[in-house]
Amino acid sequence: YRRIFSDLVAEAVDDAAGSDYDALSADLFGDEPTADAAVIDDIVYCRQGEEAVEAVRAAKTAGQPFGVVFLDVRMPPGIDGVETARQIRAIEPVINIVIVTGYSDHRPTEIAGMVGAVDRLFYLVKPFDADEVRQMATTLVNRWTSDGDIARELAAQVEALEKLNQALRASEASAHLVARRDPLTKLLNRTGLQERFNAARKTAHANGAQVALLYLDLDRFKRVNDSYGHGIGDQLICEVARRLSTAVRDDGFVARLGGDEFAILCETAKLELVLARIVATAELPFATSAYQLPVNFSIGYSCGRNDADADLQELMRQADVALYVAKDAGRGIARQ
Ligand code: GH3
Repeated sequence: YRRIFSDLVAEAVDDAAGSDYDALSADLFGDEPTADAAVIDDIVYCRQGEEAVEAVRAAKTAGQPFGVVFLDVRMPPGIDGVETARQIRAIEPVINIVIVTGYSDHRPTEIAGMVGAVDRLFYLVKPFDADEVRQMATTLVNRWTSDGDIARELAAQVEALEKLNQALRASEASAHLVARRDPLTKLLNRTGLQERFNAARKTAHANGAQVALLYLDLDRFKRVNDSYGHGIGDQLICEVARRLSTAVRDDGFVARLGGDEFAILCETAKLELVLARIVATAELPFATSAYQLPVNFSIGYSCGRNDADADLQELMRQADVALYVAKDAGRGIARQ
């Protein structure tokens, strides 16, 4: 830890060896570090206020901040002690400043007002003796050191908490995503679809539009599982999911409701377009790791008649009835 010792303090100490600061330091704190003096290991002497301000700035930049500054009030020819204290405080807000004053007209409260702070501001009234200076320096450095430890400990805790928060936010975000996605295809699940429906209904309502729901079920999908195995069946479901997403583009939302059932949400005005693109996706066989499989699907759909009343469950129920009609009629597309 480093501190500044004003040369004016040096001059004021009995037996100080003029400008021989090493001798002064030895006089104040001993040649060999003692228990008390162990922390007083790096003292910088400055002849002027400006020099002290620069020393504080440099020490801070180097990551070795000073703990205590001793300043006389009058330090000709440059800035005085009060101005020096003010500038040092602006650089190092928690530094201890000891104002060494012999002025009977400068009371501590006046100086505090001039410096603009009372915290960590101390006074030594001249004349003083070496013991007094030594005691003060040691007390302040020890206090500053433990303050620093607490500050560092707090900073470490804040950093750890911030990391924890980030991890929490990330896991909340992924939990949010997981709760709304189908694990196999990563399409929306029912919860995700319900959320998109609520938002889409609001937008549609504001635009005087309507929301439509398509219910899509693969034809004879069970046979795929039975003939090629569940793994190939899964791959086919994923490929269907990809094709549907490509077909729907930004004109709606695709969800997997379970098994080989999918739902597509879009505005009624886009329905024909979306439907045509979906039907076109079935023209080419679907790739799995082992086979190119032809896929047909049946679709039932329903349009919200009054958006204010439109309800996803009701739309799904109607689309489901339409799907049943389509399947019953030999598969294909039906509207309810
Ligand atoms: P239909 O044309 O009448 O709809 O005939 P289908 O064979 O498609 O009949 P259904 O829809 O009832 O059968 C769906 C099958 O999908 C039954 C089930 O074994 C299978 N299945 C459900 N979930 C999964 C899954 O996650 N992966 C795989 N591979 N198969 C699934």
